[in-house]
Amino acid sequence: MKYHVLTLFPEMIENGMKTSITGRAIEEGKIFLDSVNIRDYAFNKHNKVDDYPYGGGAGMVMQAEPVYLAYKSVSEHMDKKPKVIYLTPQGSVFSQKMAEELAVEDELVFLCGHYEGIDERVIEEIVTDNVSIGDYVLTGGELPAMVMMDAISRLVPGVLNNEHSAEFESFQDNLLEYPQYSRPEVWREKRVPQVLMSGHHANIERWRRQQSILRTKERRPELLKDADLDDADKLFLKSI
Ligand code: 9WO
Repeated sequence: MKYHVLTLFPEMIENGMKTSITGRAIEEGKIFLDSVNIRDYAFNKHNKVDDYPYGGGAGMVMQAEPVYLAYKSVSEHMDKKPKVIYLTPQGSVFSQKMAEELAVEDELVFLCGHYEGIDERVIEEIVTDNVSIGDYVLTGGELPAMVMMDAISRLVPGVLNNEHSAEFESFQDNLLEYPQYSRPEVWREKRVPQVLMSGHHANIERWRRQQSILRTKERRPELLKDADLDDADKLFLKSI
């Protein structure tokens, strides 16, 4: 997977992505990160990339041409037109399903706006997908782009050391994850649930499944209508 990020703050993207699991994946060549500074494509001698909004109003708008040239600099090396994702509160809300769909692409382009946004004409020209990560307003699209790249990267083969760990997780079967415990066995008088110390794998599996169902009912009941439940699961759900 290769990510191209068009941004006025490439160092923010690089510093965020070089940490932890995504950082290792970049080092190991499992994912590639190309952060493109839109300012490098400024078309005036002052390197200015924003201007006042037509019609008046607060703040500044990123001009179309530097964004377009930055986009062209990456798309000219590609055989087909890439997906270009604009991070905006006006987009479709990002989900695990969307991450799965995007993880199969060879290359993705993220367009990060700042200030009061980007001239609509270049958005119409290059953007294929408007995506929001949730209903709040930020100062720019960089953090949402990193959120998306993090969620997508862990679905790319070889990025997680455990080949199966991407499957066994929250949203598998549309249920929340069961609680986890590690050493010590007693911490501040709180014991690890006895079943986990029993070595009885069938009981452990059943307990974890029931914890997932219980948590989903308590914390995200709206997920249950789409959950993959078998007869035993349904019986348990009725009992709680
Ligand atoms: C600010 C503003 C002020 C006055 C009039 C119009 C205005 N529009 C904006 C605005 O939308 N600014 C955005 C800031 C421009 C694109 C980058 N910005 C952004 C992205 N804020 N929040 C996001 C975002 C992206 C994805 N998911 C959640 C939030």
